[in-house]
Amino acid sequence: MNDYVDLSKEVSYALRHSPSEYGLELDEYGWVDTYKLLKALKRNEKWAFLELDDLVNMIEKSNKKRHEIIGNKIRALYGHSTFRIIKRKVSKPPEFLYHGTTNKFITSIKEKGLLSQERQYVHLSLDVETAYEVGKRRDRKPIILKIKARLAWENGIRFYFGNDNIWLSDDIPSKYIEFS
Ligand code: HQG
Repeated sequence: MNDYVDLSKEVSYALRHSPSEYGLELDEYGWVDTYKLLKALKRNEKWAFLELDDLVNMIEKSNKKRHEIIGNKIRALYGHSTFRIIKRKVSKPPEFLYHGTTNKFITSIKEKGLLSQERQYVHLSLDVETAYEVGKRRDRKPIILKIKARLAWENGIRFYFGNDNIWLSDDIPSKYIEFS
């Protein structure tokens, strides 16, 4: 098996957006039994020979840490849009985080702040490089916003650890955003 990019996309779809389509139910932290996920994926003949090792390799070989397996469970680490909000552990953020976006959203972000939009949380990057990669999905020349994360945290906005590069948060009012 070497189509890990395709597998990762489908696993993300199942675990972030549409578990019910796969007959799966995420627990309150987004976990699902790894064998149940395997069984559901294997119904598609494309994945008929899928094994646990493929999921492990998919995570290991990916350039982004989108999923994690602990014990007999797997979950997506960020990106959820399911109706039921996935709980995350509230964590104290670093002083600054970053958000890469496109120029055409800036007027609206100045007015309304950063909103989670289709997802459950706002997604922030630990460093400028990661934010740049995120922003590049939408814009060849992304805009990088600097977020006064620690100040926002001190004023009651909740932050959640996603992975080593990605933090999640509740909506961020524009007074905590440096537009430079
Ligand atoms: C924008 C990918 C107008 C926001 C990435 C963003 C990331 C506003 C878009 C992860 C706004 C939402 C998440 C406002 C926010 N007015 N636009 N008030 N507030 N926006 O995809 O952060 O490859 O839901 O700037 O790498 O771009 O899938 O969030 O452009 O880590 O694993 O609304 O998804 O990871 O877009 O990306 P998204 P995101 P994966």
